[in-house]
Amino acid sequence: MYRSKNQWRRSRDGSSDDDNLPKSKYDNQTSEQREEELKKVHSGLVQRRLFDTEKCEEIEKKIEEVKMAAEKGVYKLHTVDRSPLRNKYFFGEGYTYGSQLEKKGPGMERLYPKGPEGVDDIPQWVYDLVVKPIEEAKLIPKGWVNSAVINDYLPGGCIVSHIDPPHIFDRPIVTVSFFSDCALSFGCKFQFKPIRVSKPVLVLPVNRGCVTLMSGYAADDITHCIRPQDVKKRRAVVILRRVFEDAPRIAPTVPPLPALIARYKAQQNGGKRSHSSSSSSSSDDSNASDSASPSPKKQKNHNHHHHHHKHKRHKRSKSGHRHHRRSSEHSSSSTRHVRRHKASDDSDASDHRSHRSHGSNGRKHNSKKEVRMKRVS
Ligand SMILES: O=C(O)CCC(=O)C(=O)O
Repeated sequence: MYRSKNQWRRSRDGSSDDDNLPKSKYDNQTSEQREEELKKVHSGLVQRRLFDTEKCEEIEKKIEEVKMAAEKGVYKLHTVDRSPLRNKYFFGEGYTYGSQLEKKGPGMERLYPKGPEGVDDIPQWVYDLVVKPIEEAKLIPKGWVNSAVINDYLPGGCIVSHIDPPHIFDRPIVTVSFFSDCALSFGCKFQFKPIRVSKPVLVLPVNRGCVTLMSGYAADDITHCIRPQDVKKRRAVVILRRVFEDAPRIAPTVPPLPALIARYKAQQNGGKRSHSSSSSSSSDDSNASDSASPSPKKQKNHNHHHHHHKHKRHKRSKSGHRHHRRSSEHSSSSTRHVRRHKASDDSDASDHRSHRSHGSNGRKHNSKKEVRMKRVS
């Protein structure tokens, strides 16, 4: 479907399809080495089919509502990341590739500020319908999720090879698939114009209603991607993750609303001290709304009400989970950076592009890429 005319011509000349694919570092491995690689990837993967057709339909309706709400423009700017064949909706936390920052590259991803410059809260239905069954199956600790991203793919849509930034996200990375069956590929190298993907180390089916958990080697030491040829029908994924409390965050440029109100009231009083402004509580900042159906006029409640503030940092165990530990303990940040750079160094050049696909500053690049994909599909 996404083959260029030249590729078809070469196929008719008798050469195999594989000859036209980009080569990855894994293509040079012996069959024993590849087998070993495969074992390591599998060691960091857990899959369960937790959602039956009825549950899937219920959740898919909610995903559709999110799509409609985004089209109406009710979400904050950074909640929605549109591209022709794949839209992303960030809830709880959103992050950017740091192209506006002084230093660019892997490891430079930053969370958006909390509040108006950030993203919408995680909708209640995500907790009730998606997170809760995974917690009840004891696949993740209760109250662990503080970030939920919905990717909505059209046929031919993709996500280029990447590693979820380890200085931002705890492990495991949890994904739940909806609408149609698809595949998650590991260890691919992407080439563009036309888009081509090297032979994967592993093509893992991610079927409708299926939960996939990535940790250890599968999350940190090999890239994953969604190849365009594996998205045959509309497909959505809900990505549930935990952002570290000390993950780097962009400072807000807008003062918090109570500060603005206080400043305004002070100005109204001609610079005199205002007794009425001594309390920062106002009806404006006490509205909690479901982000799937908020009134655009309503001022949102930005103090994140999720359980994660109560939770202590997790320390990684063999299973890939972290044990609870005090957030005042300081150790993992630099270690995580080292791991990150190791992973990036080991991976293909396309990884660097891929990190852009996760942030607003990369969205321009991303949109261009996906425009290109549309042309060849
Ligand atoms: O679509 C998927 O299953 C994976 C998506 C993904 O890896 C991502 O958005 O970071």
